[in-house]
Amino acid sequence: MGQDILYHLAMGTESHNLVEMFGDVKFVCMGGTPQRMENFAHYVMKEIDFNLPIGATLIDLSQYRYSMYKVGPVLSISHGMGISSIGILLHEIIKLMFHAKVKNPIFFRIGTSGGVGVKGGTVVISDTACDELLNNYYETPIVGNLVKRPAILDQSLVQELKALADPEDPYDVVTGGTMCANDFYEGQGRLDGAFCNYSEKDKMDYLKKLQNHGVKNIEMEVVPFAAMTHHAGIRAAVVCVTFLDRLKGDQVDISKEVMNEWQVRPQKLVAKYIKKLLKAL
Ligand code: R2B
Ligand code: URA
Repeated sequence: MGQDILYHLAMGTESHNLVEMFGDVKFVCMGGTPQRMENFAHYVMKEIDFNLPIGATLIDLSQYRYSMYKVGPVLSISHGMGISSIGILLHEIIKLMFHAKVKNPIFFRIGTSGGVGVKGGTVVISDTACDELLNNYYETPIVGNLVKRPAILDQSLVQELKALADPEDPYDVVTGGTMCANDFYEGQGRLDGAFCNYSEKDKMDYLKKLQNHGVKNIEMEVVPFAAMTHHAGIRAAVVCVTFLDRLKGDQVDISKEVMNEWQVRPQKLVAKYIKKLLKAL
């Protein structure tokens, strides 16, 4: 290619010096919303004692479909909701890392989820990823064929993250399976969508089946995230907080304050990991 336009990031190899802008990146952190990822950038900046040049402020480097902040070796990017949104971003971020000549970056998803048999506020580090039918692969149509890519997460990273959990914290940090749904409502067996043509028993049977399979939480990105990073040979982990226990209800009815407080929990763990690794360098 003469030039490569990373369309959804509003960047390109001709218009930007990607090596200069991103060549020092070591950690790529993704999460659903622009606000959370801006907050994470500020949080990680404090944690790793990174100083911006005098007079500079953190700015959104992308300002198009996704928001992107850079704090020294850490990129913090919003991925939107669902498989196709994170899939497009992963293509462009993997290419960005390639163009910037970054070697061995570690990718994290810092997310939110619904718990299955775990209390709201629990942090789940995903050790396996499955879809709604319990398949451990990302099945996606490519030029008219359904292609399956194994959705595999780095087990040593899971253990390293788990070991950093602070036993003094007033919440649990657990490892477990994460189910990736294509939808928030019917796809996650909720009874409160615009449509619901199944019974409460159908829902509970399904959630129990997931639970018996080792699923601890449900979200909407883990399968493509695990599959695409694995396919690219990138170490990656998914750390999500749960907003509710789906065995007890469907509505996310916690206050904004509680939600904000809980959303920081995965960030704390990932920032601690980043800090530890940077110290060891
Ligand atoms: C968690 O939260 C979002 C849905 O509310 C989705 O992006 C996910 O994985
Ligand atoms: N995100 C999800 O995908 N599901 C939930 O139940 C909560 C957050």
